[in-house]
Parts: sequence; structure tokens; C-alpha cells
Amino acid sequence: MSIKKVLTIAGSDTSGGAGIQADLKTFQERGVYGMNALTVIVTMDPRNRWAHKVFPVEVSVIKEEIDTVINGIGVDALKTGMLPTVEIIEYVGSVLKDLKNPIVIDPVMVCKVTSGSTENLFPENVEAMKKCLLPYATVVTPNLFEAAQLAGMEKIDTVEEAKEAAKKICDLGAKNVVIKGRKFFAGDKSVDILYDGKDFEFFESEKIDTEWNHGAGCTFSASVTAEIAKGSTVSQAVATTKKLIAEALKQSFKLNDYTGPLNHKAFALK
Ligand code: PXL
Repeated sequence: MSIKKVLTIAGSDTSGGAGIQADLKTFQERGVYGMNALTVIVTMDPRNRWAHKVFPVEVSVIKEEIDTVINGIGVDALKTGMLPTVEIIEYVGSVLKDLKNPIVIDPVMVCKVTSGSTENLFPENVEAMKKCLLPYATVVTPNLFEAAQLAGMEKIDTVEEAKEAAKKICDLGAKNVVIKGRKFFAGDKSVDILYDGKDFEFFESEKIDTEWNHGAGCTFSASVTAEIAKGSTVSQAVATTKKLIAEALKQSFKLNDYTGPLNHKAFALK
């Protein structure tokens, strides 16, 4: 069988909506075979406003996981998600350096805990991501906060600032960057910006206002990875993904007072 094989090097979201759980669900729905190298286990405190705790996996274990998949099976494309320590980022970078396959870097820095808080969980990791991951990225998929951090900008409020950040991120070695900038335009549109080092492309969808959007970033990068593995260009992969994310957000649901995921079923092949 010629099913495409994809790997996610990412964390476990115990609540099931983000992390490797989102990645594997999305891979399944997009018709590719998903595998994982687990980097960290994330738990949430039901008695303290769902505060996140992170438990990194030993680098020696991550090494075995990656060896199992890459040398034991082989991949058509891979993505990275939450990489919680500088040591893990450096190790993963040393693996990416020698790979010929498309690589999607989701530079996870925040978990929306409550009230949309955007505090970098791992501020010390930004420099390591810039140095060890971005040079090997076929595409990097930051949200506005992550794009600003990678570009060394205080914040991104306008399309012009997003374009400036995209250029800075490509200057760090990424071949393409897609900045998920849903808040740029007032009204009912959500707009993402793709930059390929030369030209900008804008992707629009209906803006879905829901509190229950947990896992949207992981799902976005997983879908882009799956589409690229199947042969899409980066631009085609982003276009398909943008449409499906809007649908998945329409079908999202509440799990408890703090969190609710988008619905990965919306990614099903038609
Ligand atoms: O949504 C970012 C994210 C990524 N990866 C893992 C997570 C989260 C947020 O909860 O738990 C493992």
C-alpha cells in the first residue's frame, strides 16, 4: 500500500485536543499514516484554573523514538510541535539537518490557558529554535505571538508588521512562513499570510468566533504536513488547511469550563 507516512515530534496534550493527539487525528482524517516521537507530557490542574504542567521526556528516549521511525520505517514528511527544552531543540535540530524530506516547524510557545493569556512557556527556547530549527524548515507556522518572538519584535498588530516579521523569519533560513493572523481585519474575515522568501500570498476564510478553539495551531500544522506529504505545494497545503480549520472551528465543542477542541472530523477526506 502506498499510503504516505508522516511523523510528529511533539508533546502529549492529556486533554486530547492539541499536541500529538491533534496531529494523529488530523493525519488520520487526511489519509496519511501518522507516527510520533513524544517530547513532553502536558497535564492540567482541575483545581487550579487548568494551569498547565510540563514533564519533558529524556533526550535519550526521544533519540530512540526518532530512530525507530526515521531509520526503521521512513517518512514522507514530518512536523515538530512542543519541544520543551533547549537540549531537546538542539537534538531535534541535529536530526533535521540531515533529512531530505519536507519539514514543518510549528514553533509552539504558548498554551492558551484561560482568558487567552499569551505568556511564553519557554522563553529561553526562542534562540535555540531560531538557530537549530528554522534553517531546516520547509515551512514554519507561527501565530502572531510566536512570529513576533522569532522576529525579535515586541508585537504584531498590522499586516505591515506581519510582513516585516515574515521577512525576518525567512532571513533565519525558513523557506516559507505562514503567519496565522486572524485578527488583522475587522469584520468577518480571518486572513493568514504566506511568504516564500519572495512573494506574499493571502488566505482568507470566514472568521469563526468561538471560545472552543483548543488545538487549532497543532491541527493547522498537522494538516499542512499531511497535504505536503501527499504532494501539494506549500501554497496548496495552506489553502486546503485554511478552509478546513474554519469548518473544524464551526464544529468545535466544550469539554469543561476551561477548554474545548475544534472538531478534527471536519478534516475528513471528501
Ligand atoms: O496548543 C499548544 C500545545 C501544543 N502541544 C501540547 C499542548 C499544547 C497546549 O495545551 O499541550 C502538548
